[in-house]
Formats: sequence, structure tokens, C-alpha cells
Amino acid sequence: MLLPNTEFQEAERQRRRAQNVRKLTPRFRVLIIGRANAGKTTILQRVCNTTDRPKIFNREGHEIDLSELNPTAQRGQHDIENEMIFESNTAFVFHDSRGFEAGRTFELDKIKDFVQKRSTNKNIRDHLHVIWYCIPINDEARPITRAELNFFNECGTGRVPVIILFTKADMLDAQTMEHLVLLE
Ligand SMILES: Nc1nc2c(ncn2[C@@H]2O[C@H](COP(=O)(O)OP(=O)(O)OP(=O)(O)O)[C@@H](O)[C@H]2O)c(=O)[nH]1
Ligand SMILES: [Mg+2]
Repeated sequence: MLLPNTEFQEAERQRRRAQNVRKLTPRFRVLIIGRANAGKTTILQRVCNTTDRPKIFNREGHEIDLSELNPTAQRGQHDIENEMIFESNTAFVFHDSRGFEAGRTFELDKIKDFVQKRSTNKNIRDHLHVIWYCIPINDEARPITRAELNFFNECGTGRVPVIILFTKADMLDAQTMEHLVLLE
């Protein structure tokens, strides 16, 4: 299709702009939030097309030893500041937060602080591009907790979009099938 001259120039301008942005920020930065066992790691593995565990780097860029023997490994995985990278797709960098477990409402401040810092940071390569919020819908009487409602009501994420990922929907199918079979 032949574009009129001005449209062509605009398309070309956008293409060049996108190229420049990619140079400045080579990796797409995602914050994934969800309570323990919500399916966060599974989604990230699927996105990066791997079953391997990610590599985790602290804020100084040092890799954290994830061996079973290392007692800090579990904590390191859910420290929002740490960067998580899968070798199969290094174009993504993830930050992992267990969000708002019962009795741990302080996480809201941590997340607010992180989002704020990562949106205003001078270095564009440190910017956060999206938040993926995992909500498992399989076995919860209340899939959205009070703390989560607070997050949606209070935590202004500025220009960072929040995408809700409903996880474990397949298990809901299994439960419904079981129920239907019992009714027979
Ligand atoms: N059936 C089913 N199981 C899932 C799904 N997503 C995750 N799981 C299982 O749920 C368990 C927890 O998944 P993870 O991805 O480790 O959850 P997580 O949110 O990373 O958990 P933490 O890191 O401990 O907070 C694993 O046994 C997964 O195999 C899903 O969509 N369907
Ligand atoms: Mg995990």
C-alpha cells in the first residue's frame, strides 16, 4: 500500500523513535505481584518458553545463589528489588513480589515505593513498563482480599499499566466437573 507522503513520514518517524527507545531500554521490565503459590513463576516461565529456574540478581547486579542449601534463596526470589532473568529470553526482566499476604500489609508501601522510584528514575533503562497482578481463581472463597482492594484503590501506578492475570482457571473446570458428576 502506498502511503501519502505525510503519513509515510510519520510512520518513518515513529519507527525511528521506537528504534531509539529500544536502544535506551533494551529489556522489557515487568513487576509480577501475587500471593504465595499464585502461579507467578509458572506464568513467567511460560512467557519465556522454558521450564528452567530464573537467575536472580541483587540490586548491585550480583547473582544470588539459588541452591536448595542456601537459606536466603527463597527470600531473594521475592525481594521486589531483585532482578529475575530467564536465560531462554533475556529481553524480559522481572521483579517478583508476593504482594499482600495476611498480616503483611507493609508490602503495600514497599510496592508503592518501588513503582514510584521506577517511574521517575532518570535512567530510562530502569523504568518499569508493566505490572502483572496474578489472582488465582481456583479455590478461593474470596479471590480478592481486602489488602488487594487497598492496592487497587490506593496505589497510583502513574503511567505504568496494571494487567490482571487470572491464574489456575483450569482447576476451576476440574472442580465444576467433579461437582456435576456428584450431582448425577
Ligand atoms: N493447574 C494449574 N496449576 C498451576 C497453574 N499455575 C501454577 N500452577 C501450579 O501451582 C504451583 C505454584 O506455582 P508457582 O508458579 O510456583 O507459584 P508462585 O506464585 O511463583 O509461588 P511463590 O513463588 O511460592 O510465591 C505449582 O505447583 C504450579 O505447577 C495453573 O494455571 N494451573
Ligand atoms: Mg515463584
